[in-house]
Amino acid sequence: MSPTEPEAAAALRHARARTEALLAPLSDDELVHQISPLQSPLVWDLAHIGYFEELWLLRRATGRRPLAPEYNDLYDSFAHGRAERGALPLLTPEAARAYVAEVRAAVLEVLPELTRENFLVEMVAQHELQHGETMAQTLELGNLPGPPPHGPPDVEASGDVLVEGGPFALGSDDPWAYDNERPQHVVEVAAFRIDRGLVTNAEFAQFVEAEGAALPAHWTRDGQPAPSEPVQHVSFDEAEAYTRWAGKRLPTEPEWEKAVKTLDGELEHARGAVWQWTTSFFEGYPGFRAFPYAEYSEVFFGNGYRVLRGGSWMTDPLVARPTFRNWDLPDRRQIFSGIRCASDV
Ligand code: AVJ
Ligand code: FE
Repeated sequence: MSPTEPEAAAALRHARARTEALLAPLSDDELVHQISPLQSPLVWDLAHIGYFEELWLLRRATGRRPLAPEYNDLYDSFAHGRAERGALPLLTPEAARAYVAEVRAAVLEVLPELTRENFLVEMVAQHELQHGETMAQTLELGNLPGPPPHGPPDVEASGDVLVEGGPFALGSDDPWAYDNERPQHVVEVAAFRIDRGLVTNAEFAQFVEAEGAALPAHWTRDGQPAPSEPVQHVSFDEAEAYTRWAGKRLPTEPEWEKAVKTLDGELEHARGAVWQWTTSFFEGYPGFRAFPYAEYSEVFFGNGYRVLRGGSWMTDPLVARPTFRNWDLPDRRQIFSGIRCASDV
């Protein structure tokens, strides 16, 4: 990367390096296999990454013709559910690699024309990084090898801290922010307490023993929980049950963000260990406007999705912003989701 290379182009390059590292250890059979009905075949994610980049940076931003009209049906995420994608006439791994490389070469050529569309370039880079995390979930579900790291970092912190009541600015107006983080607006949050650390496997094991709760899925690859790692692959429902058993509760989304923005450094692994469930439903902030496309966020509003915050050990730092909002259904546990407890004062 040359020092004059725009930040957005560097982000594209960085995202591609991650995608390649994730997929490099896999055979063609592993790439085309429908590993789980919750996930796409990995080769679908790969071609979809290229399709999304072509759609936004070549077709929409610079008016290029589609490279292949049938990709609209194959690789648009709303055309077919994930469980059906293994049965589609998808590109082979070799053809998918050639397609994403062809798109990227064309994008690098037109990049100087895209300086006023910087948001779109950044969005495309983030999209690829997000699919990197989705692909890592698929690897975990299929017990397939991925690049290091192979799990979350150990965590230690104990105790909790007080977050003072009062207003704070929720959301972001930064150039990288998605529509669902905008507009930044002031909200009032009553005083509450939040745990400095994440719930560990050792702590969750006590809950499992006491309550006969189910073991988290894929606790570890060899079936032995590493006691000091944060528990992950717990659903919202399991996370909430744990907090009730522990005499605590999950934070709301504004509480989580306020704690991270105001207690700088006091929370351990606020970002980059496991996603943390909040009680908040995924909805638009007041004044929300879909941008640049309603299918990123808006179509999920009002459908019972819960928000997760913070980012996992597989989340790229570009994505793990303090304002970034992830979401999933309350019974899902394929994501790298864990628990940070809060409580009333
Ligand atoms: C933000 C992870 C919920 O996978 O549905 C990828 C990210 N959006 N392509 C998802 C996304 C379009 C999104 N999540
Ligand atoms: Fe996508």
